[in-house]
Amino acid sequence: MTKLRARFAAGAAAVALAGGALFGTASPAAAAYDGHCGHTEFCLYYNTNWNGGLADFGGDISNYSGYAFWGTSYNLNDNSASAKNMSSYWDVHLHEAANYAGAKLEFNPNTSRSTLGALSNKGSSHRW
Ligand SMILES: [Ca+2]
Repeated sequence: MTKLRARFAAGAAAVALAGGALFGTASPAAAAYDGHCGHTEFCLYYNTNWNGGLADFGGDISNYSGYAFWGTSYNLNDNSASAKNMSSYWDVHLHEAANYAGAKLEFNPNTSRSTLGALSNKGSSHRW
């Protein structure tokens, strides 16, 4: 019963997405946080070299507390070790503290970092 419901919900979401694309209103955020690092997203990984759990976002996140790597119970806050900016147009900044405060690391468009240097396991927010 639960599985059947989930399948129906996914089908409805797909229809909604297709409708949005048809009218040019689909937002990049629509496909975010689905465990797939898609075009236009900022993707954080639990391990270096883009391994382990993944958290994928299409918009700003002011506080990683409360987010887990997709499909896991590992909290995203102070836990990411590599990341990718999949946007072709926008810079994104990873910040050490919540609310885009503290030290920051810039990702230019289409930039991946296999390690996060001083921000390794310290990222708490990001903003485009
Ligand atoms: Ca995604």
